Amino acid sequence: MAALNTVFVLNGPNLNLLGTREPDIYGRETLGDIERRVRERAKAHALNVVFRQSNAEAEIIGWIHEARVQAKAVIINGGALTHTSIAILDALKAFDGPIIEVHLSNIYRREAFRHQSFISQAASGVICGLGPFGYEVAVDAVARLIRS
Ligand code: CA2
Repeated sequence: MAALNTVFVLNGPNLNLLGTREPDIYGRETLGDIERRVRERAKAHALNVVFRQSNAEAEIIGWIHEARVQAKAVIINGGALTHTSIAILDALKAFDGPIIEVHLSNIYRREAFRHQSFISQAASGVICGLGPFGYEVAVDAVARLIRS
């Protein structure tokens, strides 16, 4: 049984580097800044947030398994694993609630290898190109989807 109104926000490889390099693509905010935005927005919807980042595919898969019993919804920015990981897709398919995929950048305006997302096949919705604000939109979306 999912913990009451808990949302897992999972972040993949290299997102811990946000705010330190490539500001033209990813902006100047750190992942800590994004976490603050998410927590603020979640408070408005009375949602609990578990916010995590890992550079290891296996750890992210473990967290998705954890979400199956602990969370009502998952928000995920898989980083580059978005474009490669069938294992993350399979783990997400085993999660019963809403899943929102987020990307800071508009992956469709970038290199062709970023145009394919395995995660999208399991996602209720996809938000990309809105920068950190996309995470706030994702929180609003899961709040609506959990309640509908
Ligand atoms: O736009 C996104 O949010 C991405 O998921 C970010 C990933 C990228 O591989 C995806 O195609 C799109 C990369 C995150 C790495 O972020 C860095 C930030 C600063 C410096 C270096 C990497």
